[in-house]
Amino acid sequence: MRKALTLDNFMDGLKRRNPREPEFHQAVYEVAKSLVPFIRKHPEYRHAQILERMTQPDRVISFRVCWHDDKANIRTNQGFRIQFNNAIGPYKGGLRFHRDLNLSVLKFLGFEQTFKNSLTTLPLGAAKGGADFNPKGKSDNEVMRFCQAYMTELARYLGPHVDVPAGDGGVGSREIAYLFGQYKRLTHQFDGALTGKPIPLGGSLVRSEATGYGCAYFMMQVLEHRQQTIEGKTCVLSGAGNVALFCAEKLIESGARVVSLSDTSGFVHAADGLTREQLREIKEHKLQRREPLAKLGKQLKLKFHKGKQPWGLDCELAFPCASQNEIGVEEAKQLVKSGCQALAEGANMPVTPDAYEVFADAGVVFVPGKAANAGGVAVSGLEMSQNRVGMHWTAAEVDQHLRDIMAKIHEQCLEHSPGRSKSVDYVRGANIAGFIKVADAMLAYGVV
Ligand code: NDP
Ligand code: 2IT
Repeated sequence: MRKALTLDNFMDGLKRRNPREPEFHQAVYEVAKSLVPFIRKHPEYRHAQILERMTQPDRVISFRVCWHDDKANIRTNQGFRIQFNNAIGPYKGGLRFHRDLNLSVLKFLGFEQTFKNSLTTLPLGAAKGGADFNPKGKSDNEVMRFCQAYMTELARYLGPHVDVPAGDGGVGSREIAYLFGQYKRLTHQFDGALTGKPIPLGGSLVRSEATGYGCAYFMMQVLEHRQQTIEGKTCVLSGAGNVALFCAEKLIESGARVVSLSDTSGFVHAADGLTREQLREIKEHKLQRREPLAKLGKQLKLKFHKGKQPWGLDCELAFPCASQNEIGVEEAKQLVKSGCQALAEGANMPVTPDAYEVFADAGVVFVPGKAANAGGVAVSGLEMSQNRVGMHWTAAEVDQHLRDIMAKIHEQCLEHSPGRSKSVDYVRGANIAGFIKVADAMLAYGVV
């Protein structure tokens, strides 16, 4: 006799099968909270064990990566690729290089990617990968040698119709170019097996900007639904990487006031809002020179708060764009006290489940990352399409597709939120909408 499907029973089983993986447990819990009641009303999903199957990756690939540093020392790292689910398209998702990367983090990211990629409306399966390689302080040559060694093993698992990685934290267009160079050398193929490529290598215009722009577009949809606009809104942002910088750029361009950016050294505070010129300098400093904000604050005549997070600043909108679990209960309370009315997750899972409850109790609109930050992988999907047909679309064309996709994601969230009133439940809407497409595909395949 099978046990009744309850959230507790399901989570107990998941934890037993995946011990010591707290981030993975957390990501599944956030989704299962919406899905268990939904699946109870849909016995076909229960009968086919869809949720159990969806929480088990298709395969976990783990390998040794050996390379030489600039002093000719031999270095060894752990490389990973988790191919999570390819029910609706080739495996797709980013690579992260971070000192503390581990299987729990990658499984949470790969699992979330399943729902996010489904929401984009594009034919994209889900994967995540990377290495416990710390890119900080490494020379270009060291990064190149690491990327080549990493790809030497990974290439055998990739292909434009098989698995298509892109960037994530610590992996930008420099790394993707090195990775693609090695892929091309090994496979003798010039194809779309990686996205986020520089433009001359077959990349798409607007891919670098897409996650941040998409997040800003989603917030505009949220506000429009509440008969408001973004103009004049005070926004607090964390992060100063790919997602945060382009989210800030679009917000400023749309008339909002961006009062903070942050990195692991602390945060800069621009009480009147960052100017375009200040943002340009920060972008150059962070993306080209790869230096901490601490070194720039004074030069830009901005206040710099060493080792602190920006959540105590007065704001109407919040965009956490740095890393997982950066907003716990204390930070959430600070944000509520500071006047925050809506939050969109630019990063993946930056808000803990307890902090989410603080926002829910205070009536703060909450948009989960799988909806808010889907613009990046969506434009990766568009890069794959362009690579297949051998064409480049203009920036305006890609940007219009991105806006349309973010609007479609918003529409799907409304469709599956209880009631289409002002107080939309974006978490439930995104989880259920993302689930249905993948679940129906899995049902159609039978038991595979
Ligand atoms: P980057 O590596 O480009 O930037 C990350 C930024 O966040 C850096 O400024 C980094 O600081 C800061 N940061 C990271 N961890 C912390 C921390 N613990 N405390 C304070 N600051 C921190 O990564 P991305 O911008 O690409 O990614 C950010 C988030 O967005 C991740 O969760 C990623 O998974 C998610 N995401 C990324 C997408 C993409 O297309 N790149 C798509 C969708 C989601 P420092 O520079 O000092 O290291
Ligand atoms: O978390 C994400 O969606 C990404 N890092 C982007 C993945 C991609 O394949 O573009």
